[in-house]
Amino acid sequence: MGKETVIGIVGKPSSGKSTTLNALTDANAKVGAFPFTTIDPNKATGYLEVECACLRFGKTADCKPNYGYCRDGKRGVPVMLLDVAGLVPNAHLGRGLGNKFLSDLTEADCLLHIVDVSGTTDAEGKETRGYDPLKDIEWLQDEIFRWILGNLTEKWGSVVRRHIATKSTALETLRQQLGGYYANKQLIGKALDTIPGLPPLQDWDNEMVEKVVKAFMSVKFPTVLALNKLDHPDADKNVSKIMLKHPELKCVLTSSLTEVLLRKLAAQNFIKYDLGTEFVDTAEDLPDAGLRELDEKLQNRIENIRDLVLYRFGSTGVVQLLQAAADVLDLVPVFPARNINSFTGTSGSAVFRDCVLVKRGLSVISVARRIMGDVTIAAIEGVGGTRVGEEDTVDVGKNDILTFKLVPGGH
Ligand SMILES: Nc1nc2c(ncn2[C@@H]2O[C@H](COP(=O)(O)OP(=O)(O)OP(=O)(O)O)[C@@H](O)[C@H]2O)c(=O)[nH]1
Ligand SMILES: [Mg+2]
Repeated sequence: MGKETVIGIVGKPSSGKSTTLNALTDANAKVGAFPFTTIDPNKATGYLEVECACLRFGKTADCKPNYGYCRDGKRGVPVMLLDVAGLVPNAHLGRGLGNKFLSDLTEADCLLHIVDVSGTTDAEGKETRGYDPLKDIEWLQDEIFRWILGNLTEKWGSVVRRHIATKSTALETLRQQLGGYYANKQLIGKALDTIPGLPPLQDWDNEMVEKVVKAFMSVKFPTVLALNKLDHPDADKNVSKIMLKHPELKCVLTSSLTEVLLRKLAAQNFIKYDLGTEFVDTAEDLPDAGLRELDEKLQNRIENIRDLVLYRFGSTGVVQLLQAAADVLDLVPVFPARNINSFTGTSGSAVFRDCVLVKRGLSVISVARRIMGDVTIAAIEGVGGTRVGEEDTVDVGKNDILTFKLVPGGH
């Protein structure tokens, strides 16, 4: 059903990408499987939590999603997480795993950049002390930039000749050249719109091409920084340094290792842990909860986690990561329903079986195409069967419950 949201997890070796991927996926291992869970060890399903439409209509008891889950109106919508390993300085020239990771990246709708703020690993992931993680933010952005720029300018002469010969617009030519990045016209148009007074493509100098690539990068790869290894004593000063230098970047403070540990201990019934919160209880705190006794070593470990992470930062930050990704992507959950009065599917009493995440402001006809594919749509209706115009846009609570009427026999 359309292309799912793909979140690319990037960062230098040993920054904590795989640990973060595990922390983001373990919790929900119990819930319904999603098609891509086992395709590839570096792909996993995460669940982005949004408010479910069932809450608005008092139908939480009947809400049974085809994919993901709904708990009391909190809907976990599956998103694909991609562990993109092998990014090192000069990867675009073939270092490390070279360009392999870069092609993995093309699929991503946004990036989670896992930054090791402990300063204990260098740019290659080797152990060191006092490394400045600000450097990682800069070289990683630059690496992606060089890669796109290289691909675009490699054949720039012939791109320009063709552009002139076919009397194309800059948008059409770039659509051709950047289509490999899963970039549609809308996305490229949005990038070009951010450059005021854009000259005709044949007049672009190097500086202008670079400007266009930067603009394209920021719409194609909106990025959230996970400032990871927060539990390390040197993390504090590095975090403030990064935030002062880059107030424009969206940052989430994380300790992925702590999250993995807490979830493991909770699964083994040593602690009670409310995901995404600072609340961890042991047998000592809750004598009647049937929790197992912790040995002294684990007890100390929990004390440390409370002092260094939970009480200071309010949580391990991992759950907030996907939320931040949804924010930079500006996503709205849309609920297509067969029956727009009962919100059920083709059969049964379960409501809101499907939910897709789309960009805020997308037209309902684009939503229809994404969900239904290339069929002829006769009409689009909203709640209560009211007609919705094709170019009307979606937002949270607005045109976000839709039914698509097909032309009988139409394809
Ligand atoms: N202290 C601390 N260590 C962490 C944290 N997250 C990950 N680590 C450790 O950092 C090391 C590297 O973690 P990985 O998740 O394997 O890193 P990666 O980015 O997947 O590394 P590559 O696969 O080599 O690219 C492991 O020893 C982890 O236990 C954290 O939040 N705090
Ligand atoms: Mg890894």
